[in-house]
Amino acid sequence: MSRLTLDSLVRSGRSPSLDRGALRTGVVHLGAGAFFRAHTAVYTEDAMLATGDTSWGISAVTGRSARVWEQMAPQDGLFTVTERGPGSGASRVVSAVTETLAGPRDPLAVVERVAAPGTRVVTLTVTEKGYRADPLTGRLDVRDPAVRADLEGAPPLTAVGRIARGLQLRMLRDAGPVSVVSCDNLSGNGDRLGSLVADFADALPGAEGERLRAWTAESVSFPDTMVDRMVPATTAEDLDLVEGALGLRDEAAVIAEPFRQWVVEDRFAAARPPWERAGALLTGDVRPWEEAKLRVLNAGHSLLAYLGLALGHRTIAACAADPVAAEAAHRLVHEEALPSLRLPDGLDGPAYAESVLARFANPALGHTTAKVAADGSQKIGPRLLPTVRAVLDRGDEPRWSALAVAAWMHHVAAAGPRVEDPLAATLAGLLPDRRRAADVVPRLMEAGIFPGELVADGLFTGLVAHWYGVIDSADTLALGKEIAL
Ligand code: CS2
Repeated sequence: MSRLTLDSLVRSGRSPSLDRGALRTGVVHLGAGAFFRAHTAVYTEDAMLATGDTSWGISAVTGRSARVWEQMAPQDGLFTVTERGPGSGASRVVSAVTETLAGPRDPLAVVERVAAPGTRVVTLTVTEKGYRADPLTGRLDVRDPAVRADLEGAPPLTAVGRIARGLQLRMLRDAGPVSVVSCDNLSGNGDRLGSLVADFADALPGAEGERLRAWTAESVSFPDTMVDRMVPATTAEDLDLVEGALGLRDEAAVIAEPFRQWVVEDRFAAARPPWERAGALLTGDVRPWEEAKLRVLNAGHSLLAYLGLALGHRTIAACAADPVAAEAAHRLVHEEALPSLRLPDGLDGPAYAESVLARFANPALGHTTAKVAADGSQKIGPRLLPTVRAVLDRGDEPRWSALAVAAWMHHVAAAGPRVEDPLAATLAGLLPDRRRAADVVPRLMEAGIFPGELVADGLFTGLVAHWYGVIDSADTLALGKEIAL
């Protein structure tokens, strides 16, 4: 079976939806994983299709492993997106990527692209851990060896290093203003990225850092965004199914739920793709959208994943079909998350929460608990702790957010050094020999994820220890009873 490429597509009687001869590169994307392909790339392609403006082709930079480059580069950047679940449309071939750069192998080319005069927007999906920030302070972790190497002038490999070095070259070349758009699940992702780049500049020696900082403040904007689409890891079986339907082999195929949403702060330093023509909402205030999504969807997702793993479920849909886990997620989002939010104008909170819970239940998606459970040390903070604080502040018990934290701790204790997390070694090092609640909970409270005031809050830590004990007893009946109380 031939591989998906421009030639093979045309030979099979189809053509790319965009006129590839007219396509120019206007966007550099860092982190060309599955989420980018199913979300950001689709919006950008749709914006070009809706307007006929083909100046927003994407230079796609792959993350740490060479695998994504091997998938995309031999296919002329083409890939398919296949929707699964109620209302799904036909598979589509996305043709918005003009080149694929191997991030780890070609760091200087990445810096060049960020500095190219034609680049007016840099977008990023590098996941929470890709920012290399201290989970507690949100500041750049300058002790991280990769960050240090970038600061010392090595060809940059971290996302913040690539951006800062690209901006520096842009400044030297006078290549004009640019906007850098974080599309990851962090609260205040734009401002956060802006301050990480400023931290990088501050850590450079003397005048070099000052110049970069001043130029960035003047010529670069970091809009906030809320991104939403559930995108599982593509499996070997998915690849075969796509091949059967397409008649070509697509190694870069992605699977996604039909739903997608993008809310973008309209604060751009230079021109931008007309994403509103592709269904994105461009607005002055993204925060309420971002917080609602993080505290309802992402928090609910994490709770289902960690509790689901303790209950032996492989997929999120299986968790959503389990009355005990589903009830816990329902109560977390309705009783704790929603009341803690300042909802965006026009968003009906309970209806939003129900729509999210229904999306979790999509049995066709195959989103695994293991994938959502990964990198918990980076996810607990933005997803759950603001809700814990808000519930405590109003004088209530954060029962359900404490349950999610306890389920995460249980997962960490069960996985030990095999836990998939950038802080795996730290977490494993903290684990005591005895794995009872009284031993584990106080130790993991010291992982550098929980702020001092929560570690010192007896109500919160007591609830976490209580739930940890219930989960650890492996008594599903008792867990179900507690959750129904
Ligand atoms: C998930 C998210 O893996 C995870 O942690 O919660 O990737 C989630 O699927 C997306 O944010 C949905 O928009």
